[in-house]
Amino acid sequence: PKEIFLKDYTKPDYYFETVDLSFSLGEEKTIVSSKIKVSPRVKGSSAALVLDGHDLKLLSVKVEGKLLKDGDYQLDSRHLTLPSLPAGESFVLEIDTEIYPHKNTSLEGLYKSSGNFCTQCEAEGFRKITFYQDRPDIMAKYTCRVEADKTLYPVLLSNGNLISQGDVEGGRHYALWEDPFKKPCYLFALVAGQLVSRDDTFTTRSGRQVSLKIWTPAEDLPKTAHAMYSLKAAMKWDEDVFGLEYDLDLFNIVAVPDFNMGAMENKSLNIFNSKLVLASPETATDADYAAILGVIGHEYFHNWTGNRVTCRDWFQLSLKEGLTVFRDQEFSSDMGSRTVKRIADVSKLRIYQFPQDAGPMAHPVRPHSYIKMDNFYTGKFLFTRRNSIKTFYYGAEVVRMYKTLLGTQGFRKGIDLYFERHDEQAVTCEDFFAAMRDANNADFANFLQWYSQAGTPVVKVVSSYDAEARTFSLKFSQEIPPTPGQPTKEPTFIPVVVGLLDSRGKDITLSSVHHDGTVQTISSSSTILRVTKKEEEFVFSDISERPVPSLFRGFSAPVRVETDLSNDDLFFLLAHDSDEFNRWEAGQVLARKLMLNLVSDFQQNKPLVLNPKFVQGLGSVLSDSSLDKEFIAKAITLPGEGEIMDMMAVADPDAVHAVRKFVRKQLASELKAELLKIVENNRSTEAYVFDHPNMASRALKNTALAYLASLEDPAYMELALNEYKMATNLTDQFAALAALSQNPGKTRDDILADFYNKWQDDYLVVNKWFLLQSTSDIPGNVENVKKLLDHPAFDLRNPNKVYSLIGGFCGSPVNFHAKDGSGYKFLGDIVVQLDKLNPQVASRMVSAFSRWKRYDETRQGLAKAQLEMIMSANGLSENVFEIASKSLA
Ligand code: B3K
Ligand code: ZN
Repeated sequence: PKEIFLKDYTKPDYYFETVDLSFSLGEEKTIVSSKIKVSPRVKGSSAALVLDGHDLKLLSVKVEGKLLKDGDYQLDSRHLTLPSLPAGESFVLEIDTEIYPHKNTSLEGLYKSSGNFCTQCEAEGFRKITFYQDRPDIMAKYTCRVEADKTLYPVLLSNGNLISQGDVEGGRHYALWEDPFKKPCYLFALVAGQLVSRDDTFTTRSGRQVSLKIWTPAEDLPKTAHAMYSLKAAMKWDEDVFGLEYDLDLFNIVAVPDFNMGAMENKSLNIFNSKLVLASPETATDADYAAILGVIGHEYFHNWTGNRVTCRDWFQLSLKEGLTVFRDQEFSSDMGSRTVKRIADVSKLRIYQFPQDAGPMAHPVRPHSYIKMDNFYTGKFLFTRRNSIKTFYYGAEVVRMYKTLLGTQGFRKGIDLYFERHDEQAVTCEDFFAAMRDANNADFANFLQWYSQAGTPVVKVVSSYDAEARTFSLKFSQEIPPTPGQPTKEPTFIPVVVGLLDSRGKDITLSSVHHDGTVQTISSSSTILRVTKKEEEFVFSDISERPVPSLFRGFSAPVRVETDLSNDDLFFLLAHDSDEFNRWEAGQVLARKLMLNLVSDFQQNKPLVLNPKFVQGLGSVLSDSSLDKEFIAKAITLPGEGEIMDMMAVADPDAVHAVRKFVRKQLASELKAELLKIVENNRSTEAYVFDHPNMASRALKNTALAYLASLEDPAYMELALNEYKMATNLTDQFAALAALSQNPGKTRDDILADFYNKWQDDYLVVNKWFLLQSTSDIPGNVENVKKLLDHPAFDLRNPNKVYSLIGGFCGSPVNFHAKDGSGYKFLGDIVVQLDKLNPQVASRMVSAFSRWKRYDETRQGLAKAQLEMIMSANGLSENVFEIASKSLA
């Protein structure tokens, strides 16, 4: 396999101006005809034109209407090369190919999902449709004619506006679409099938009437109301916050059950994994409703950040993804609770990104090289291991830092300039940086390092108070650990938002801070320290008592922080910080410290004892009625096992699991009276409403219920069983099911069977049922999961099912890392099987092995053996090869 490097980027020799595509869809084969107006970048150039193509049967090539003969072009398994072309002139290129969508299990290019045709082209899937320069800096205007059997495929969709449609002989019909905006081929889309639509309209602020359609199979249509609500909310929000209006008269969303990712932002024809469209109170949880809102928003926001302005090359992926994730995060924050959203996003970063950044797959926000671009996509919308969320989530943190530094208005000025400069262009991360800088005359120092250095910076903070001088100083030092190919790193620009708490827990009004001999006058309760050097000190003056510093408020930079704060300081912050995010953070830091200590006690066979102050601290959060309920739910949730393992020299899944279970039970037992009160006071018999107050009550109640059920006390099992039976929505019902199924036994088996019987006809609910069982920590769970592979509802070709059952299993440390190697062997075998069907999904699964060196020698040997077995498999895909070989390196 060939590695591709950012430094080797060159402009294309030829541009494509217009592309007219014609599809004749059939059951056995599909004929794709393309007619492209090609022009050389440099007039008079005699360069060959190299087109990408994969799994295509070439039928014919014509240049200026003249059929080329065998010797006039070269064809290999990945390219079609045209060496002699009309010297330096524009010309018309026509190519006919034959493809076989019904055999396409990779779900990339044109394929079939539940009998309907659909496409997925990002990143490099268009080459599986026709020969093309499959790179995002080729932007052209498209038309697309789709022809198919009228009975089997009554609905024919593509990008842009519908120009004409009609019947064709042989029971067939056609539709002709025209997209007025230039676009790269990865945004091309086609859908043909038996679908119905929920219709609505949106009037933009300049008065454009946009027709909105969400397409699904007829039986699913009732479940599209929330998606439509989300779309309209997103359209309005983008106008209000960014002044960005939709630019066509039609916006289509299609939901399909077989999809590798969450969704795709194809111009005016978004295609979605049905998991992220379909919802009803009975079949979707609050988390699903929230995910739908966020992802519908995300794909819609791409219309400007990604589609109107796109990426020059795939190394710039974060240009569109970091920015668009940032936008969807802000949208969700504005629609719900900002603090809770921030906590959820930061947790995700810690659970998935930080460990990756410390392992063999570490890469910068803008990677320097890749073998298979797909490996840089996140499973953002999935609930399983990510190959990389660096470009998406960490990239969003980089965008957030611009906003922190520039403020809301300054950030908006930067965005405005970005669109003014780059509309309908394919650009780079530097172009975005330059727009932010130039619009604000900003000094961004070494900020660009965020794009090019891999790894998560570690920032150490030491504080000191001088009573006599009435000064308080914060000394920062930063270091980025070495990553593959980057042994040494440069300091980067870290914005640190800081507040100082007085002894009553109130924010001290800050007047000035001294730094490098200069004095910055400040006037608010928080200030931004610009840390740009390896070591740097900031001195606050006029501070009358020793304060407790609240550092990195709102997680102002995506770094690991080590401070000299004492446990008392942390308890104080947990109780008083005016920055709610940092209250949560203080609780998490305490929990991590405490759990790490217990892990070492466990390893030394010492008895485990939980610090009573910790119980008190969480107890007072629990009963603080002034706090948001969802915040409380987050605050009493312990850091995940992965987070704790990530902090250990040698990860010990058994010890971490035992300790987390111990702490949970201990908390539940000490706080059971309060927890019970919470369950009782937050029950609702009213109809389901998706809004923050209702979701917050449910979240708190269900978190409390899970704690209580962990006690294995029959009274609480009974309570959970009742909650299960009384539930009026899936959020409550599934939470009760999950609470009950923590404990092995008959109740668990019965209730799981009951749930399946109830929901067996709803594949999305059944996937949750798979996930609940696959992630279970009950001993020896690998055997259950193996059995479920043969369950009639399971299908290895459907990504959602794979993510639920196999991805879920790998996300449960204690069983995946079972010391007998059974978990590793299970995954190894599946990866080899899966790779033959769907390399993208297989490569996501294999990444569960990537941090094998973090474990003890026995586990290392077992995991390595599986990786080697995978590497020796016949016909291994580039996707899996890249992850497996980098993991072994
Ligand atoms: N841009 C798509 C990613 C699809 C990648 C497929 N390999 C989803 C999104 O981020 O909006
Ligand atoms: Zn995206």
